[in-house]
Amino acid sequence: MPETPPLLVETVDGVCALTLNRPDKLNAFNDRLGTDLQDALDRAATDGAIRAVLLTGAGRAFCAGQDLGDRDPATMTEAPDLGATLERTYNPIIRRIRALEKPVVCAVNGVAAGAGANLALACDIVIAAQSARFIQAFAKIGLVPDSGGSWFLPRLIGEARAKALAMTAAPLGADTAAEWGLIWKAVPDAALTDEATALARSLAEGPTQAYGMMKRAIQAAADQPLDAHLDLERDLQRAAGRTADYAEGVSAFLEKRPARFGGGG
Ligand code: LHQ
Repeated sequence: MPETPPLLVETVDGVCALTLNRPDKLNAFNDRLGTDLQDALDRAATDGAIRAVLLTGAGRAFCAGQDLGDRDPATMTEAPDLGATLERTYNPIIRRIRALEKPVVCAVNGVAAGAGANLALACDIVIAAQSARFIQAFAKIGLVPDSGGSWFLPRLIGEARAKALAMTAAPLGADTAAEWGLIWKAVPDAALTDEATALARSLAEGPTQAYGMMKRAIQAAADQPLDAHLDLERDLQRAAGRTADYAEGVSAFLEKRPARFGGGG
């Protein structure tokens, strides 16, 4: 029997849907899932037919982080180099999501724990099912938040809440996550797929280059003073103003019709 693919990839209407597909393990990461996700994100970056990405999980969970079955200390002769695992698997994924100049929507369909929680936080717009929980599970196994968690958390919800979530590993429900500004919104479980898909499809019909530049600007904001940021906005707006989508958007407004964005240069 052929091995079940750990990542399902399907592009429809400009949306590349990536589904973590190890439901028996709550979609925990093994090495192959890590490399498949990196490959799929590379493809999303270069394939002009892909104008948005939708990341979700198969079954009842979004992702339980690293597959701890692959990390059984009883089978090891010396202490592992988890830094190497981050370099090989998680950091390249987080970097790809952040660098991708296209919107990445995450539909958190169930529990998101450890690196799985922080994978969701790296995405541009996060929608969660109301039953989903976000767990910084690392403290329970003597680790620190990784996959950008200790960077995203204080920026999104402040140091007080970030430290408490990290140190207690307390599950955070989707409604509270939305109230705190950790995610965009929580929706009834039955509505998640339709809402997230509709959002990704509408983004796939939008001004792709402008989205890419927005992403760059907003991500840069945390790391530079206003003065430098105003220069960045000037440069990005100059580039945006030269796109066909800008001309189309203004023409559509003046002609009182919906814009038809091509997404290209
Ligand atoms: C799992 C897992 C899992 C394997 C559930 N692995 N099987 C980076 C560098 C390198 C190494 C270390 O890690 C990292 C980053 C990280 O992600 S560290 C954090 C790793 N993740 C965790 O510590 C979370 C572990 N899982 C849990 O705490 C629970 O499973 C949660 C809270 C996610 C869900 O709880 P329940 O809904 O009660 O489900 P369950 O615990 O019964 O799990 C269902 C099955 O999934 C079960 O298998 P079984 O054969 O008994 O049905 C679990 O063993 C399996 N599973 N997470 N990470």
